[in-house]
Amino acid sequence: MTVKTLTAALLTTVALAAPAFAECEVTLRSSDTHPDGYPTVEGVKHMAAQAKEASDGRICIEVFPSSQLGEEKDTIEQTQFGVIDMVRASFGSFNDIVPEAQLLSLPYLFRSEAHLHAVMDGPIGDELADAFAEHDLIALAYYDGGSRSFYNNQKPITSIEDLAGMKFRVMQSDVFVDMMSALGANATPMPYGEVYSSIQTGVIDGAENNWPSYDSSGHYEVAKYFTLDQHLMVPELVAVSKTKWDALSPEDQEILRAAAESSEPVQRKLWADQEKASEEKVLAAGAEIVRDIDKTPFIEAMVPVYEKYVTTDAFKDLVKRIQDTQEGATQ
Ligand code: BDP
Repeated sequence: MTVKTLTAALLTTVALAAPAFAECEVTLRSSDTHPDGYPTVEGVKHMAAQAKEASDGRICIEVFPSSQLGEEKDTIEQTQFGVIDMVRASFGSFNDIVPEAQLLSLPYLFRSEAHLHAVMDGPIGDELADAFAEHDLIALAYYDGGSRSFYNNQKPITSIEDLAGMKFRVMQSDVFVDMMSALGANATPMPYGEVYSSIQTGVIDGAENNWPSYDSSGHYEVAKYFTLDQHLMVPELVAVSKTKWDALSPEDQEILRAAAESSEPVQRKLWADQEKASEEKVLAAGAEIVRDIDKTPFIEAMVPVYEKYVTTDAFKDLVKRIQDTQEGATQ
């Protein structure tokens, strides 16, 4: 067989083996700060598979994990401007852009994951999507991000007093800086990707995050004292650039919406499993966990933070409706 006929034969085999999919007509590049395998990355990959199938291969979502397209805040801005098509990020990283997002970053706002689900799956979730749309971001899915707690490399934190004067990295938003001051500690806002080395070199004493991030970022290797104070429960968002969205046909928009919606329960399940797996992993690796901490002083310390951010009547109403939403409430 000549090289030419061999190539022809191979091409025929490939053509026969390939699914009956057309070429990608629409390609969306999607950014995530987390590595492959992390529940948010896998959630968007599920969305990609669904969209591909429903469009007979025309719609392709390419997921770029591990901050390959940049740190979270930068990728959000790029998504607003249509440089990147999609982003998966914590609500906390949208705070400077979408004022309503900031309210969802208030400490101890959500009582439980069930409470957060009831809020995000109901009419408030739709209102928030409208708020994002005003800033050129089409909110397609809300994912779980668990609750965030403090960890550091100095000592076990067993009370609010232990935080005094310590330096913690927070996400880059004023509400988190004010949260830390209200707790008597110092906040250093910085991108996620800089935290590991900053703890290592002593620039900060620690940071705060959920079990899966504490694990996958390797922060547990450099900050072994973890206190389960659960001060924040911040939802995560999958958003598409409005520029990209407006260029799609209504049919393709519908395919993407449905695919995103179908990825929510998948991500929630992956999240619950990963929380357990990460907790076990960091424990086995020597992390020391303080579990039985009295949260009341932490919650009480947040009054000035609420006063500073819950200012307008509309904001007060939104926060009240969130607080009044019952666990298990449906849309
Ligand atoms: C993780 C969020 C991620 C944030 C990160 C952070 O999933 O979106 O970038 O925290 O602390 O839990 O910056």
